[in-house]
Amino acid sequence: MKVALIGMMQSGKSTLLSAVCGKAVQSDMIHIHEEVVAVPDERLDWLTGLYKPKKTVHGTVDCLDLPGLSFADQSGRSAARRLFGSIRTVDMLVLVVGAYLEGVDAASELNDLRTEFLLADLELVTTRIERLEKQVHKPTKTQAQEKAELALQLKLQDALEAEKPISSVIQSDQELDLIKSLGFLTLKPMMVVVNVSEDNAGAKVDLGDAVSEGVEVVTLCASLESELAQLDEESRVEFMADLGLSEIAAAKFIQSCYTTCGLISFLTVGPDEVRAWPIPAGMTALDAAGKIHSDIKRGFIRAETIGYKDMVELGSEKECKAKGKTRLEGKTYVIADGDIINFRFNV
Ligand SMILES: Nc1nc2c(ncn2[C@@H]2O[C@H](COP(=O)(O)OP(=O)(O)O)[C@@H](O)[C@H]2O)c(=O)[nH]1
Ligand SMILES: [Mg+2]
Repeated sequence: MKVALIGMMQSGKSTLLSAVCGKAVQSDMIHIHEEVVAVPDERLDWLTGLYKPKKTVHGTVDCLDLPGLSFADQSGRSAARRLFGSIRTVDMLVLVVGAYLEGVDAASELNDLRTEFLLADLELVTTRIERLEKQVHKPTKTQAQEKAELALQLKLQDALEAEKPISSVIQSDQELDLIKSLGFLTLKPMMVVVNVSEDNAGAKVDLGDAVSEGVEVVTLCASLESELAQLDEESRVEFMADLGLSEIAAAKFIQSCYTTCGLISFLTVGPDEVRAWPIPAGMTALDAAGKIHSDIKRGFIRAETIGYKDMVELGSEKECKAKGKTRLEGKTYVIADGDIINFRFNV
């Protein structure tokens, strides 16, 4: 899963990324910097304590740290447009607002960003319409599909001109299939990070209607979070208590990226490895087996499944089995987040 961190210069994107990966992030003003970040998971920590495995493998999120944007002049705008072009394949956008900076109005900055996304998508739609209008008259095998796409693109153009995101007009999977590969920015899931100053860590910032319903807003102080990430467990707990912070916001942020993209985890355990496997919510046991290995899918017999809560309550696989908490699930079972699974297979 890939996410793009987007925001104005100095908004704190690289600092936030340093906080989530626990090390300084090298970034510059021109290139996109990529960092694979492990998703913190208490369940893995607990299971690692239980199994003492040789290794523990976390789910990951691939973060793209974009150079800071500037819309002050034409060259800033074109640079932004080029950057937008290179993030069309990401799964979600994280908008970072530097609310800690003097003179930054978080709501209006978000509105500016949203306008730029709308304009970038409008440009893409327009180019696409021009292409399709020339194409549809030719009697080719794909003519029907091109006609359908053209009608849809015209609808998208209307929406964008009325400042509505593409996500608000797509109504069916068929429509989605027609335009999916174009990577429209206003079709992607979105999250907002409000980077507040040290004194305001934990405070809420009023964003008015700059954030659409359903978009998650995480408020944190990126520089503080990156300091927290440098500390050992004990000093961190102490430091957080001093500041009155109850959770590591950077950890919550990266977990939210995971869930906003519709991912859940199933877990595998053993003396060699305790591991979280990212899958889309709604996946069946058979497809989940295929995530581990195609042989396990091919020779699937059943999924021996223990809910994470049951495991914690009863303390061991053995106890779970004895108390009837080990379920034998078939191919069509829909995996729940935190299921601990042992696939039985035969090839
Ligand atoms: N005081 C304060 N400084 C911050 C905060 N977040 C970032 N900075 C500083 O602002 C500067 C720019 O941050 P950076 O993460 O590089 O911004 P980017 O351009 O969005 O990547 C750095 O010197 C950071 O240390 C914050 O929450 N509080
Ligand atoms: Mg940066």
